[in-house]
Amino acid sequence: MLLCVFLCSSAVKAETGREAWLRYPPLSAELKRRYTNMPERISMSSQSPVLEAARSELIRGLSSLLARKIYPDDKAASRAIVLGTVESIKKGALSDLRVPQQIDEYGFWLKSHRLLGAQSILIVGQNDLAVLYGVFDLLSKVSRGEDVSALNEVQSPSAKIRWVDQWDNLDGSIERGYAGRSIFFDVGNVQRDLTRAAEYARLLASIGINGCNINNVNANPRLLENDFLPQIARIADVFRPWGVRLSLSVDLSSPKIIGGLDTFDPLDPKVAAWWHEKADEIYKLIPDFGGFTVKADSEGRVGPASYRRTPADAANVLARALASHGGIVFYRAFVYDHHLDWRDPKADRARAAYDIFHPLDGKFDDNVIIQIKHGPIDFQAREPVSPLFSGMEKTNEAIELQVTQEYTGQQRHLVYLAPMWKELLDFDTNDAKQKEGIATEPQSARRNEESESDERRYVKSLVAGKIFRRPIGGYVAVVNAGIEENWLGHPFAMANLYAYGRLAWNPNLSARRVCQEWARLTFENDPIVVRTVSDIAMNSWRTYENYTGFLGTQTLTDITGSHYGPNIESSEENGWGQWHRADHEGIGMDRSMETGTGYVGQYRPAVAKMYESVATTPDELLLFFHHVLYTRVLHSGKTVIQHVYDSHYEGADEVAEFVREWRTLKGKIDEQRYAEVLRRLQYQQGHATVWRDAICNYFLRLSGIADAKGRSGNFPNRTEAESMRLTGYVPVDVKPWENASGSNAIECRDSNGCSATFQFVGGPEVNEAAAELPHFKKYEIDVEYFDQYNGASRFRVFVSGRKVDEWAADDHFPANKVGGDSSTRRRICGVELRPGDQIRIEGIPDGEEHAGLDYVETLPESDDP
Ligand code: GCV
Repeated sequence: MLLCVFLCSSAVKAETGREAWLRYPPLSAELKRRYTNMPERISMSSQSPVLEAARSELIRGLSSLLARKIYPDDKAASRAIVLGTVESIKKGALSDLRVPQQIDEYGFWLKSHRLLGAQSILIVGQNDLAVLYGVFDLLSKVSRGEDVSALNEVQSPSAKIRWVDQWDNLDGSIERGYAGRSIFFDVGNVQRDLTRAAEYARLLASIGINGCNINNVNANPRLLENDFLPQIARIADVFRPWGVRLSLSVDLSSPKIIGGLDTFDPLDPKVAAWWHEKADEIYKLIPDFGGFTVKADSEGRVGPASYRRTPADAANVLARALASHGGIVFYRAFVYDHHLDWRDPKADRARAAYDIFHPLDGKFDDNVIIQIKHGPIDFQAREPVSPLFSGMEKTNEAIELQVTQEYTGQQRHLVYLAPMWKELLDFDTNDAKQKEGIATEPQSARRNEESESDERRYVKSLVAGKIFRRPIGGYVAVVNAGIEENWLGHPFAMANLYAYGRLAWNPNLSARRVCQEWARLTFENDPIVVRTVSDIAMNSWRTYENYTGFLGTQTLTDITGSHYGPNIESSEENGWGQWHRADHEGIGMDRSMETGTGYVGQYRPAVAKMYESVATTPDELLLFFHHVLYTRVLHSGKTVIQHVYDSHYEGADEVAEFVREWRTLKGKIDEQRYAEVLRRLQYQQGHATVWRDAICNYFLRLSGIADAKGRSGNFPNRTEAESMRLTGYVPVDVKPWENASGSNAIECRDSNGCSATFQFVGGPEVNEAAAELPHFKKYEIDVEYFDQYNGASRFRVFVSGRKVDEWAADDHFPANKVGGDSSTRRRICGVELRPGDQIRIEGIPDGEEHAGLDYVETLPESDDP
C-alpha cells in the first residue's frame, strides 16, 4: 500500500514548492470567466524600482492565471490597471479622484473605477511599497477566484514592524534551521549567486513583510568588518525592489573584537564613536539599512552586564548611532541566567525578562524596540503570554514568534502554529477572561478596525504601539528558510510563514481563514482540498501538544540537546530553568505569589488573580503555574495522570487520522507534494507513538498509577527486538530509558550484517482486532528502527524466507545514537501472515550507525484509505 503511493502517477503536474503561494497556475475555464473584463494594460503614474517590481509581478501573475497577454502601457488611461501613489495618481483623467482619508502609511486602496467609459482598476498606495502590497493582494484574490468586479477596499497594516529573522551563520549553516543551508552565506562569504535571496524577498513582500535580519543573533562580528560590508550590500541590493530592509545582528563586543578598542563599555565615549562610525559606513553602502538586532547577556553572549551597565545603556548607544539614518535597534528581551540553582524553590527563569526590562521602562530611545519572545521561556509548544508585553508603557515592543519549528517538530511534524499565535495575540493582558469583542473574521470591505481602548490591552494592540501611542512596534518571526527547494522542508511549514505575514498585517484574521487562503494558493481551489488541508492544519498544534507537552509542561523534549525527541528529565536538575519538578506524587512549577516563585505577580491584577489559584488556572497551563498531585481532578473531570495517558493516545491517534485524511487527496493535488506530505505524515505517525510511549511509560513508572484504560505499558501486538532470536545483534541500553520500548534496543556490530527473528503467533489481541475490522485481509508490519545521521544502515524483512521489504536508514534526524530522536517507523503494508510464520529482520550497519532495532508490531490491516 505504501509503495503504491509512490508509484501511482497523477494527472496534476509535479511541483517542488519553490513558488510557494505565488504559483499563479492557469485558472479553470469556469473561474477564468469571472475575469473576462479584467484590463490587460498596466500603467504606472510614476517610476521606481519598487513600482517596476510591482508591475512585473502583476504582468507575470495575471498573464499566467488568465492565460492572456497582459502588457505595460503607461499611456493607458482607461481599461487599465493603474498603479500609483496617492500623490502621483491624481493626474490627467484621474485628477478628480477622491482618495479615502483612512489609507495609513503603507496602506493601499483597491478600486474598480469607470474611466472614459471603460472598466479600470486602481491600485493606490501611500507610497510605492504600499502599491506593491496592493498588487500582491489583487493577485491573491484572482488566484483564489474572488470577485474583483466591484472593488473598493482599503487595507492598512496593523503595525509598522513586520520583520523576519534568519539565524544564518557565515559558514552557511543555520542555527535551528531545518531546510538546508543558508541562502545568504557559504564558507565565510556571501553567496555568489543571490537568486534565492531575491526570491525570498519577493515571497516576504507578498505577505507584507518589510524587513529581514539576515544573520544569527549569536552574531559573528566579522560581518561588520569594512571589507565584508560590501558583500552584505549585495544582499540589500536584491532585497530593495521588494521593500525588504536588511538588518544585521551585532555582537556588543565588536568595538573590542574587530575595532581594536580596549573596551566595549556602552557608556565609554570611544565605544559610542566606534558605533557611530560603523553606522555611517554601513549607510554609505546600504542607504535603506534597517538596523541592528542584539542578543546580549544571554546564553553565553557578552553584554552590558560585563560593565555593570543596563540593556538600556547598550541599546541606546547603538540607537544613537543609527538614529540620524532612520535605523532601529531590536534589543531582545531573551536575557536570562542559565546557571540557576535548581534546588532553590524561588529561582525561576520565567521571571527574567520582566525583572530585567520592566524597571527600565521609559529609559530606551525612541528607535529602540524590545523584541519579546511570545512566552517567558522559549518557543515551547504551550506557554502563557509573556507578562512583559503589559509591563512596559513607555517603550516600543515587538513580539518574537518562531516560524522555524525548533520545539514544535522541526518541520518533520506538521504543526500549523497560527492557532497558537492567535491565542497569544488575542490575549487581553488586562483581563484574559474577557472574550474579545471584535470580529476575528476578515474585514469586509473597508479596513481592519481594532479595539484600542485602555481596558482591552490585547497583545496585538500593545505590540502595534496602539495602547500607549508608541512610535513603532510590531512583529518579528524567526524563519530560517534554507536552500531546499521548498524553503522550509515540510510543505505545510510554509503555512506558518504565510500565516505569520498575514497576521502581522491583520491580526484580526482567523487562523482558519488564513489557512484556507494558503491552501488555495499553495495547492488547489478545489473545496475538498481546501477543507481537508485546513482541517488537518487547524487540529495539528493541539495534536502536537497532546503528545509532547501536557497541561503546560511546555515541551518534554531534550532541552540540552536536539530539542526534538522526548527526554523528560533533561529539563530537571540543571541550571537551564525549564523545570517541571516531577516526583512520584505530583508535577508542576509553583509560580504563585503566595507559595511559589512570585512570577504570577508580573501579570496585571485580573490575570494574576486567575493564575494565582489552582482552581482558576486553565487546565492547559496548570502545571506551568502550579505543582499538583497526579490525582488532582482537572476542570475536564479527569485526573492529571489520566489526562497524561489519554492525551498521548489521542495525539498519536489524531496523527493517524491526518494520514487517512491526506490520502483522500490523492490525485487532487500534484503527485510530488502529495507524496512528500504523505511520507512526512507517516513518519510523524510513528514518531508520535515514540513520544506517546516514552511519556506514558515514564509517568506510569514515576507515579505508580495505572492507566484506567489499560493501554500504557501494555503493548499486546509488539515483539521487542531484544527478545527475538539474535544472530550477531546485541542488546544495548537506551538512554533515557523511556525512549525505547522495554528500555532496550539491539545493535549490529558486524559489518557483514546481523539478523533478528521471531515467530508470528497471532494471539488473542491480534485475532480480536481482526474480528472487529470488517474488511480485514492482511497484516501491516511496523518495524521500529533507529535512523541516525552518521550512517545509512540497510534493512531487509523476510516472512518465512520471502522478502517483503527493504530500505536504507538514510534520513538525517538530529541523532548520532539510538534513542528518541532517531527512533523511526517503517510500515510494511498488505503482508499475508499465518501463525507460525518466521519474521526475520536483517540489518547491515554503516559508518557509526549500527542498524539499531527497537521492536516490531504486527497489526491486522483494514481497507481504509
Ligand atoms: C539563536 C534558544 C535556541 C537557540 C537560540 C536562542 C535565542 O535557546 O535554542 O538556538 O539562539 O533560543 O533565541 O537566542
